[in-house]
Amino acid sequence: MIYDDIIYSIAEGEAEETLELTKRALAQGYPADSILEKGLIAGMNSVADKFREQRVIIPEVLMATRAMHAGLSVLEPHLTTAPKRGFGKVVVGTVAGDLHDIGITLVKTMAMSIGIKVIDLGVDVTPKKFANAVRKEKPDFLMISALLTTTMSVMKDVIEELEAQGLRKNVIVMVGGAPVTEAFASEIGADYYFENSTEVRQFLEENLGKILASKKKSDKV
Ligand code: B12
Repeated sequence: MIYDDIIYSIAEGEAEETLELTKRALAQGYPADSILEKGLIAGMNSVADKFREQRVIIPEVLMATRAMHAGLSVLEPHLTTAPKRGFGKVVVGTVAGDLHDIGITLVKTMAMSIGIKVIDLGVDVTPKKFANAVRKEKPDFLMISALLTTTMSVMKDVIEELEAQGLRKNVIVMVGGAPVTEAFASEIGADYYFENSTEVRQFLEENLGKILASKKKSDKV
């Protein structure tokens, strides 16, 4: 089964192989979102499990990450659509001190699949850099990711920086990442927490129109 081959190629960190298998799966007519879920994400999850059990070391995880990104680069054009006018804008990034970007890349891809315009600040983003991007880009949403218990507090710093610069009321803040919880999100004053990229997509599909309409109204007041 091609999904098992993709999982294996990611676990082995064979980026070239993952790329070719992903192309082959598409050519054979497998849907892009299934290849993502059952191939790439399943592969990365298997590496995550092994990392937790200390059965793989960091260089191996890095190679698996490269393989995951290689597969994702093939899938991205099939999962995303060109930004559509009136579908909103989002700024995304991973907080300062944190280099994990697979999760937020998936969240970004989901937003792009709906037609939302995405500005990606990358990893290791300071609160000031987030705030500057909000000032410059005027996004409807800010999506912040943290994967480490030691960096999740930076999310609070980002929100405080937005408040200090008078930018908080203009943007809807969403937070996520493995250690983040609903309770933590509300404690730091974020607007929304979602556990995974599928939840983000579902929420946006159901609520984007309403949210943008009410934002437009309050901008006019
Ligand atoms: C890959 C990985 C790495 C790679 C990252 C490469 C990269 N480019 O991303 C490398 C090797 C660099 C790495 C390094 C480290 N890592 Co690491 N890493 C992982 C690993 C195995 C997988 C993470 C991942 O990509 N998961 C797959 C994606 C799809 O899932 P996800 O990130 O959770 O994202 C989903 C949701 O969380 C959510 N989401 C994520 N962001 C957002 C944002 C928003 C707005 C929303 C709504 C949702 C959302 O949606 C996503 C998609 O569904 C995890 C283990 C794990 N179980 O998470 C450890 C893990 C996160 N790492 C860990 C550690 C300790 C480290 C290091 C400190 C190790 C070291 N000793 O040096 C360094 C830190 C480096 C740094 N400063 O950031 C620990 C963290 C422990 C903790 N609680 O703090 C973990 C949990 C492993 C473990 N069990 O010990 N790591």
